[in-house]
Amino acid sequence: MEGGGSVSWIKYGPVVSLVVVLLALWFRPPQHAVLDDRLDTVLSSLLRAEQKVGVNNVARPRVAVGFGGCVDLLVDGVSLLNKIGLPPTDQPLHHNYIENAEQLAQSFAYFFAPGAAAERFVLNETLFSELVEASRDLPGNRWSVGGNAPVMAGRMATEGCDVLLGGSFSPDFTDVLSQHITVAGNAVEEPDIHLILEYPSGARWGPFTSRRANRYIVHSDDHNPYLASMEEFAGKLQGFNPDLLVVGGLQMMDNFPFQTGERDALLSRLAELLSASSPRLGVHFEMASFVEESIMQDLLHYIIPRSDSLGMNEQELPNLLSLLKGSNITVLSDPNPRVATVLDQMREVYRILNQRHRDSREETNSSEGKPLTRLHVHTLAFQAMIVTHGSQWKNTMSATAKASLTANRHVCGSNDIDPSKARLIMDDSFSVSRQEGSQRIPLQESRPVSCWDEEDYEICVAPVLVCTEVFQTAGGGDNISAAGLVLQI
Ligand SMILES: *[C@@H]1O[C@H](CO)[C@@H](O)[C@H](O)[C@H]1NC(C)=O
Ligand SMILES: *[C@@H]1O[C@H](CO)[C@@H](O)[C@H](O)[C@H]1NC(C)=O
Ligand SMILES: *[C@@H]1O[C@H](CO)[C@@H](O)[C@H](O)[C@H]1NC(C)=O
Ligand SMILES: CC(=O)N[C@H]1CO[C@H](CO)[C@@H](O)[C@@H]1O
Repeated sequence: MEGGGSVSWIKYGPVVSLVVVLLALWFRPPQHAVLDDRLDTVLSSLLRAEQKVGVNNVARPRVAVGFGGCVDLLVDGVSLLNKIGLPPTDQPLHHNYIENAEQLAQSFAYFFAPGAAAERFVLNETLFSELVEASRDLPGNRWSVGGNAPVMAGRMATEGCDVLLGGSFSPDFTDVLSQHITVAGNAVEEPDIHLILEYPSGARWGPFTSRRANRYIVHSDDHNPYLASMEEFAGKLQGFNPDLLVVGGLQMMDNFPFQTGERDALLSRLAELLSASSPRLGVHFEMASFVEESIMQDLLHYIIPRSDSLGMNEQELPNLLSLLKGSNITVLSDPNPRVATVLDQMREVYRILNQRHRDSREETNSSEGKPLTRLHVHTLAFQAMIVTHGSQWKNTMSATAKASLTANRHVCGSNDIDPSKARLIMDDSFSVSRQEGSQRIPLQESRPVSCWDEEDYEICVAPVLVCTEVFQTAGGGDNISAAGLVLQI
């Protein structure tokens, strides 16, 4: 085990904690005091771990991020469904895409009860416009810049990077972007709208109660599925000379009614772009909610073998793994998985992808494709990373801490973390694997990020201070992934 922070504060941490505990015991019921103290210590230790390394503000890191973007319209999901008079279904069901209101009710119910993140294409444009119109005057609605690429770009610019963003935006959209973001892509009149149905933990819709806060997204994009900005982005890429290339937003192609061969042509063009960049340029691919098996196969063929780094959540990890093992798409997985389960899945994804890479090198005798050297999984309760020894990725411990803090900052909607609005849901200790006899690692409040070596890589796990007063869940993964990457370039 290593990492966790510098020595000086570790030495005095216990003394400070003891004083705080004693004081707290004096003023409050004992149960609370111990818990609060634990949380405060974890928070201050995570902050210290995050601050151990900084971003170079003089020579700002340069990051190119594609593709697409949209305006997000955020509403309370249940209020919207009530407003359009959609009665709760008695049959939660998975649909690959949404054709009518009944399917919307079934699909929403399917993910709402477990509180699992989901994103679906609405094929029926009439239905989609009705939903958007109803949302426009729903009390409490909010508009924001959305789409994986702009959100990641925004986070990276805020953290001190210069960003080239590939996307087609309307002029007023471009105006609200940070001055450190340069847009590559043609302007569009009508931006794509994504409708974000947010819900808190314990929300009720008919017979259903949500187990955790999350969101269900519907969209009916015209621009994003075609990666409309790709050529301009490609044209500016070399001149921009990035230190990192980030690809996201490809889920907008999922279940989109393309003409035959159209999607294949787009993804193979993107593969060409990735292959043409310098082999030393790190490529990060941010996964998302995919349910169409053929596009997942395309990603496994075109994109993932050309990526050095992958980011995903607890739903996307088992989905990818299932496909790598030759099984079907998994539409819904445990939204609160244990650390051991996630780590085992990560090890397997890492092993299989790198095995595939070695095999394809031998078969084709070409230097195309890259090994996977970084895998970041974000879950509600914790952040986990695998990083290959000797790879280009630096500061894994601090990056994991930063990812964890960003989770709280994003969901609570505030840069300052308020411990009274946070909760630790990770257990007091975790097992590093589900295999019998595996080591258990205690969660040490003063060294909350646990890092250790295995095989040819390092694993780091950090607990998340789960936000209890949710402002927004949508865009969380993008903010978290981007924040983690910033310290590793
Ligand atoms: C599309 O949605 C509209 C509005 O909800 C509905 O009237 C229509 O029947 C739907 N079309 C199809 C093909 O389901
Ligand atoms: C896998 O998907 C295929 C095609 O969609 C389906 O026919 C089959 O029943 C699925 N198998 C499982 C185990 O879900
Ligand atoms: C692979 O490429 C190397 C160098 O280009 C060559 O010497 C070798 O014979 C090739 N092997 C196969 C199996 O094609
Ligand atoms: C908490 C936080 O910083 N969230 C940010 C996620 O990214 C978007 C886009 O850059 C910001 O608007 C949010 O503030």
